[in-house]
Amino acid sequence: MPAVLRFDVITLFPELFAPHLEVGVTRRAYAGGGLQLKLWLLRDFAEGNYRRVDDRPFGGGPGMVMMAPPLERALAAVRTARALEEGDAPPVPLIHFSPTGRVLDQALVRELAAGPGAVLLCGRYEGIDQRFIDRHVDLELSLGDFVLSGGELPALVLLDAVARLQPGVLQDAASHQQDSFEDGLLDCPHYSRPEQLPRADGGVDVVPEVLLSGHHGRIARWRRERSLELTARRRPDLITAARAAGRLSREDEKFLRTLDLDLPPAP
Ligand code: 9D3
Repeated sequence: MPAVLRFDVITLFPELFAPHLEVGVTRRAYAGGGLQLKLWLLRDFAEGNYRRVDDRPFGGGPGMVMMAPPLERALAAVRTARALEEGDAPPVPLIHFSPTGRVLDQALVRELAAGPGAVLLCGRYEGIDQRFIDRHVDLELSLGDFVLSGGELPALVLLDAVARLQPGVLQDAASHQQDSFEDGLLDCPHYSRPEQLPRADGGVDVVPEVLLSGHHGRIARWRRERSLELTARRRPDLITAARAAGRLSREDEKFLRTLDLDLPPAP
């Protein structure tokens, strides 16, 4: 029996997760049982008639802060449930989604997809009491430099990226290998039928001739060059990283020199 990958999500908005469980490749990952998602409603761990989970910030200022005590109780419940089901397995990391976190990338997605899972804490309001973070959080993750209304969408992004890496979830295993970032370069353009696509002005847009040629070697080289060119133009930082990782051949370097771009010189 393959190990189960399990994510426990602490959230105020569990409804946001349902669509992800119901459609597409992600549904297959959950239906197959290889990926488990358990939602914990923070509200269930709040006290009093109002079930408060937030309060005003000490020191003043705008917005509200998520209080530590309900979070402490929710996390204790998650840890207890996991211990009951997994015995003496080491505890999984607690990941907090926060705009001040490290930016999620495919290397971390691959690491998490390899198991055994994590506890995902979705914040709302201005943030959560720092004492809870200092006590319990192993990793803070951001999606990048833009402002969202909470951590649920970032958690869904992580779950989606992990789900599609589960065995049997993608149509064919080769599509992992061709993913942007799996080889450190941006993906090449894709074309499908019809071969001739009529334009409003009476003209027609065609498919690059090489793709219809049947020459697998020439097709592979064309795709590699389109990837290299797109990456060099849009994400020169990725060219630098691919070089440092030894992923660019002498032929790749020769092609890059023909582009007349201001890339840093190859070592
Ligand atoms: C005024 C300071 N704001 C920070 C930019 C406060 C604030 C805004 C929005 C604090 C938290 C949030 C909610 N955002 C997240 O929970 C979040 C997030 C994001 O907003 N952008 C990118 N990644 C992430 S991960 C979690």
